[in-house]
Amino acid sequence: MTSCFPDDPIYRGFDAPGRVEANVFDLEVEGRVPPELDGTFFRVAPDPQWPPMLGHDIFFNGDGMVCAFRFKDGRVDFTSRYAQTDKFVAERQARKALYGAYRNPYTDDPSVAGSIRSTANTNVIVHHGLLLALKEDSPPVAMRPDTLETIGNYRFGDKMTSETFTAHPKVDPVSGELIAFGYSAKGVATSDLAYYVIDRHGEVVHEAWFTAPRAASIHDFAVTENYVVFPVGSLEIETERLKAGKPAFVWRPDVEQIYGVLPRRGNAEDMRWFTVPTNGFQGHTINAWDDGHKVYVDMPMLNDNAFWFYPDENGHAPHPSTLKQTMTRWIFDLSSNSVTPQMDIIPAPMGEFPHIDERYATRPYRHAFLAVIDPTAPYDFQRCGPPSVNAFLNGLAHVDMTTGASRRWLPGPTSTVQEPVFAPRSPDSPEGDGYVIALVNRLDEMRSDLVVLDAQHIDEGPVATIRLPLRLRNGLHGNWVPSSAMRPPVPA
Ligand code: V55
Ligand code: FE
Repeated sequence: MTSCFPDDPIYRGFDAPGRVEANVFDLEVEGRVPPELDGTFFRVAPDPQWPPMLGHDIFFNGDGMVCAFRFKDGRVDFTSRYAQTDKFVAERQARKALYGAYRNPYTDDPSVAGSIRSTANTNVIVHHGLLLALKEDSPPVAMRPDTLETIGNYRFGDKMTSETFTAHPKVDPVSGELIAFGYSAKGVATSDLAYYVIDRHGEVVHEAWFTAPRAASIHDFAVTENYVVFPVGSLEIETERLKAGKPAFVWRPDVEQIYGVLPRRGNAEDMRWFTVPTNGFQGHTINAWDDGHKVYVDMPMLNDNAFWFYPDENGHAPHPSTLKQTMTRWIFDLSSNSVTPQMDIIPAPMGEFPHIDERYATRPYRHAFLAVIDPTAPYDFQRCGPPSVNAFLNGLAHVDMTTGASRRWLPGPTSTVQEPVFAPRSPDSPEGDGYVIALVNRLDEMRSDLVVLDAQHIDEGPVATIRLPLRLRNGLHGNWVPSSAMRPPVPA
């Protein structure tokens, strides 16, 4: 490289680009890794391969670096590999960035016009033997779960016609179905919504198309045994703004919240749109379930726009520290004519990046695991420098969603955490009985640890700290995949 990354907080300190593809065999372990943990923790982080073509960028636009931590017999092996997206391959050949601004093809080098722009940087799941690296503006990128080799863009045997696929699909733990959608499904800034049910073998068994009430970001959604819920956000995307080189999304402070509720095998005429008169910023879905008449959706909600890099039309965005969070349970009553859901509040701590015991996904559940932010906890500014602008999460919590009661663990004033995942103790252990696994950023050492905590005794601290000899910059989402789900991949 004949240049450097710009001096921008998104690339500074612990969040400096990593760019390292590594294999570390048998990581150092402090404590004891429970031998019953037999599986892989996959996670992905945006990690730009090249300095931004336009001189600046947002965290969400970095190339997807996929990591795998393989647990077996109390030992852990580590591998990291870039997802070899079309973008990654073209830019590697050119030895520079060819793709411009996030979600803005009008800024790209003409040599890549019309290509799939995925960075594959938001989530990694395993389904029907494939590792799918996901970015909500593109189809999945398939990889081999065993080697992290990239297979390529993946459309479920070309049955998926949507141009986009969410980074937050859900798996029904009973049927094994993968339930997913794409927004901007007919191209950037379109209001088309596509919906898919994919069976456990990777076959598309249901497809439906909708027109969303506005062309806005739909980052996550909710799935129950019988319904799906689409939260239509207040961040809009418009072609004219993209052509003018403005940020991809604009926050609309005065619009109502919109939620579309659809039977799981429903079509356009079955969608029911609910509205909430006051605006809000929807967080990640924790879980959802239904009792036949009512649909319950749990998610943290913020009172204002969390994405300071997508300001409103006047360029205004609140400082993230001023946002107020409410752990919300939306209740959609399908037996009533009301178009407004009931809003219940769960007195849970402030947090995000939720995970549950996935065996209870789409069904009634009790246990949730969050990365939390305690603004009152000490932070060692002297040794760690300014807090990351990309992510600042300083604790892990176990929340009883029936009461809001929680237990938490804070890693201390020189550490922050990344998204926790849950691994059951055994296939038939009770809900929430198992382990929480999360990356800890050792900001003073510029190094990462992977911690394992007893999920029901998270406040007792790690039972194992797995030491990495390298730094893994703040990432997004990942999943625990038991070895039993890791069958050989099918050819794409
Ligand atoms: C989000 C993250 C993204 C993205 C769109 O957290 C939304 C929300 C990492 O990329 O492209
Ligand atoms: Fe997300």
